[in-house]
Amino acid sequence: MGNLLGIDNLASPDYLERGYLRQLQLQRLQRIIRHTYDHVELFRNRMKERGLTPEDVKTLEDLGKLPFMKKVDLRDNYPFGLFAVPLSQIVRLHASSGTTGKPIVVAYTKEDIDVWIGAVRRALNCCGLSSEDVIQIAYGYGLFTGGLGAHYGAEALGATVVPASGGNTKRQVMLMRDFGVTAVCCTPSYFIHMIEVAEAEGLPLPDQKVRTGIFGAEPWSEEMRRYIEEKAGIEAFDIYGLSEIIGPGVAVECHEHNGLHIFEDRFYPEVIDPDTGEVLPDGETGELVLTTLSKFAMPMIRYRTRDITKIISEPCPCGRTLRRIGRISSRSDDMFIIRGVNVFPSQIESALLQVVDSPNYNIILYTENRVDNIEIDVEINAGSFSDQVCEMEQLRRKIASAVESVIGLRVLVKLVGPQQIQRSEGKAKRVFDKREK
Ligand code: DLL
Repeated sequence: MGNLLGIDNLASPDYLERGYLRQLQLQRLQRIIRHTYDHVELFRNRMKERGLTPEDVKTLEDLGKLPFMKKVDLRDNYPFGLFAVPLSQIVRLHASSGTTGKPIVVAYTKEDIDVWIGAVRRALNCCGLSSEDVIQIAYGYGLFTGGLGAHYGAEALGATVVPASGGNTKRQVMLMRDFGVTAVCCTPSYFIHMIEVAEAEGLPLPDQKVRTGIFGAEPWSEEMRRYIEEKAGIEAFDIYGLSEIIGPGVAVECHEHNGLHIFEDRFYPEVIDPDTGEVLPDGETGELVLTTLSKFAMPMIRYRTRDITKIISEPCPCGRTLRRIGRISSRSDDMFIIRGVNVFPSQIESALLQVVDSPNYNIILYTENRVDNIEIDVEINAGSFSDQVCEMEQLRRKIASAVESVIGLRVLVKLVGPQQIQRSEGKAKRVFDKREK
């Protein structure tokens, strides 16, 4: 596909001068739009409906005129309808289970896999990891992109990789100690489980060599980061990605922990008003829309992620010229509406963890006398448990009022004993909607 501006082989394009980066983005954008137009019928038809051709994209801003792609397009074209190259050029398939019906399928050419490996390598490097590290990958291996995506990026970094996958937590903790693991990649909720199991096994994480955690694949709050860092004695980094765009490695934090650098030379970000579709200026919060600049098997042009964030364009002290996205605390489809009030689970998590160190909780939505309500079950660890009924009642009230003051609705808080909340080995499920429809 040619070596645009001669930089495809650069060790790290994280520090390109912005004008140069924009030129590179435009060249790659024009190339991928032409490729998609020529090979993906759905995209070509939508362009034609709007009277557009690839030649109409003369600047990066022109991207804003193009049609969006959505998850439903992947479902409607299941399994191979959006592929832009013949199957003979596709070397890997992944799939995301989703919540309903058929999974969505994503595909990679050999070159796409190399782009992905490069993005994850850069992401791990951004978190301070190098060939000196022993990295345990505890994201699930298989159709989920987390395991294999992190794996090959870590190998490309030259690190020693422990491909543990998810589950069998006692063994994970044993390997961590025996192999002198220095960094762990998994979901934040699974790491919380590891912290507990390590403690129970007499191998507390602060006594081990683990210093870095690279956590993503689900929303997690600043309060959860503080909890993890304190309990495990590590530095926790947020990594973001999604199967449709490539997998993990779309964006990642640096040591500043002030937003996630997006690998803009590969994934072009826009933030839109989710209701009108209008592109918002940097700094304004809306839905993240991503365009793959260098993915040929299944290019995504203006893919609506449903993830809510903003673009941060102020320079970062780390020196990377890549803009950042704000931490993704919610997806538009995670939001629930109770009695007309919009509530994000992340708001409840933050409020809860400000009162008590209890990272294990469930949110249950239920109907009583035709009124919808929120119940929050909070697991209290043995240390915080008190025999005094009034102390427990006080704690319960404190949690309820912290949450109520954030979401503006009354909630029912129930304290439950140790191990009463199901632990997660992958993406946590914390919201259970039992409302009468
Ligand atoms: O979760 C890819 C991934 C694997 C990312 C490992 C990071 C680490 P999907 O299963 O397709 O892909 O889910 C993508 O997960 O649209 C977000 O809603 C959510 N998500 C991913 N990373 C984060 C994060 C992988 N750091 C969906 N913070 C995305 C919040 C995240 N949400």
